Amino acid sequence: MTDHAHPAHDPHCIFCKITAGQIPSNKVYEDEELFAFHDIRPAAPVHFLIVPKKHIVSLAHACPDDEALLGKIMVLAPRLALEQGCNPYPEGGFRTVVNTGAEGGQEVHHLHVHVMGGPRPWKHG
Ligand code: DGP
Repeated sequence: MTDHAHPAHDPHCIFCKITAGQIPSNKVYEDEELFAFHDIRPAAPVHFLIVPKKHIVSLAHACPDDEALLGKIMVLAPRLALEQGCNPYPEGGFRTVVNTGAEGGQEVHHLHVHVMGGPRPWKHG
């Protein structure tokens, strides 16, 4: 859904600026709908974020029209995790985290999926 409250692009959003190439990032993937880049504060040896280019504020703002987009992120995550150096399932694997709202620990209000992996211990593992 794209309306005034949920514009497809928010010019003040840092992740919209990153996906538009207006702010540099360490990109790991891009297609017409999704963008993935390394987290600036890695909590694990491998830590990147997958974001939709569409400005969805949080998981709490996703609507039925976004189902395919969210599914695409989840199917992309394991592929990129391996490409970025996570070890294969089951001995390896990775963690996916979506923080939602203040009490969920969300700092950047553009929906993103954290993908974290690599040999332990991790900072917050
Ligand atoms: P969250 O708490 O789920 O909203 O996590 C936001 C993450 O985004 C946090 O781990 C740090 C990362 N981050 C914030 N600003 C930037 C940035 O400008 N560039 C990159 N690469 N990551 C950022």
